[in-house]
Amino acid sequence: MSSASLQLNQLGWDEWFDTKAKETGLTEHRLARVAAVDREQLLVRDESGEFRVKLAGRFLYVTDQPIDFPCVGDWVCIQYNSSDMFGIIHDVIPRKSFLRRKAAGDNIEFQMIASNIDVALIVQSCHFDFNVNRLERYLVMVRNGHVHPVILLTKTDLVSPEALQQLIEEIRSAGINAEVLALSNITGEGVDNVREILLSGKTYCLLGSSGVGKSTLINQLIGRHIQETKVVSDTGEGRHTTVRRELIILNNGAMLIDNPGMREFGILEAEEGMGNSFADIYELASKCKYSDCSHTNEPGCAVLSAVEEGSLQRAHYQNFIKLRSESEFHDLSYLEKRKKDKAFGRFIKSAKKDMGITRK
Ligand SMILES: Nc1nc2c(ncn2[C@@H]2O[C@H](COP(=O)(O)OP(=O)(O)OP(=O)(O)O)[C@@H](O)[C@H]2O)c(=O)[nH]1
Ligand SMILES: [Mg+2]
Ligand SMILES: [Zn+2]
Repeated sequence: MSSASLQLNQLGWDEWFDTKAKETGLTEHRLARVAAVDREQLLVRDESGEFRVKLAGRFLYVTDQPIDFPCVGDWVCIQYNSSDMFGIIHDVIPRKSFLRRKAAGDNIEFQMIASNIDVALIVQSCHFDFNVNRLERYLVMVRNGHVHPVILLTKTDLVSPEALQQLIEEIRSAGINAEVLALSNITGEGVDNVREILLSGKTYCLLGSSGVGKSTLINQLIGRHIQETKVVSDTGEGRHTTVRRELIILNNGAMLIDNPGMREFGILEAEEGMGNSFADIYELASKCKYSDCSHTNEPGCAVLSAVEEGSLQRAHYQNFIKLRSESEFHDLSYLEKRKKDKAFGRFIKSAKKDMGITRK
């Protein structure tokens, strides 16, 4: 790697990206990392600092998948042209990892949350917000994107130590083995434990509902009030304080991406990601009598018998069935959509033929 790219290491650039850039022939341009996105204008950062750039026309006219647009965390290739004070983003270096969610509604599109993330900090408050099902959903999303999860439980000042212990036990008995850190932004207790896992040159992304204390935690870690925070109702409903994603660099060189709080989201992709949160169930499934067992009513089902004998938590099992059926539903609607697209394609073709405009 060149000395410039060695400096880019501090922003997370490594051999993996170097290889990808060479493979795809993207070595000619200046490289920078996306720190924030405001519509067509992006804030990027390289070894010399932060600057604003624009998207090449290609992105606006040719790219139709939202996930193909650069997002926070992406490495991009920038070109300067003397007639314009802005640099132009020409390409996005392949993503090593990503966090994405299904766009709202029935469509099958994904929205990027952030890319090239080493660790996702999944934040839930001990008070009101705590929900194991939602935690499992986040874990599926995080693991699908090849990101390592760490769970943060905030607002420990609002619950008793026993209640906190109970929450941690709930997490464990759901078969979740990710690291859990508890903290209070008010008393400061536990914040140092978070600080310890934040390493120089690595990128962390905060995920979680509105009002759980993501921005307050960042302000704590930075020791300055740079992220806007707001008093919320106890349920955290109705107000989103953080409105854009932004890559922030801590004094020790770790990078953090703050996120606006997320509402319930459809995050289910393939069962590939489910395998990690439900490893225990997949393990049992290998012992079912039938290889295509649905684990709902078949004789000789090892999953059902584990539920019956109590070695597998019923709630965890039910969650699995629920998530799986949503996942199948999404796959189904995808297939149906493809079918419709094909049928429409045929219709257009035959209509063109009728009008004599088909090209040979
Ligand atoms: N009691 C208590 N309050 C906290 C703690 N952390 C944050 N808060 C309060 O919770 C409210 C919301 O905090 P924010 O940091 O804005 O929450 P956020 O997760 O960034 O919310 P969005 O930006 O809307 O997603 C603020 O009033 C904070 O002071 C904590 O550990 N204990
Ligand atoms: Mg915030
Ligand atoms: Zn079975």
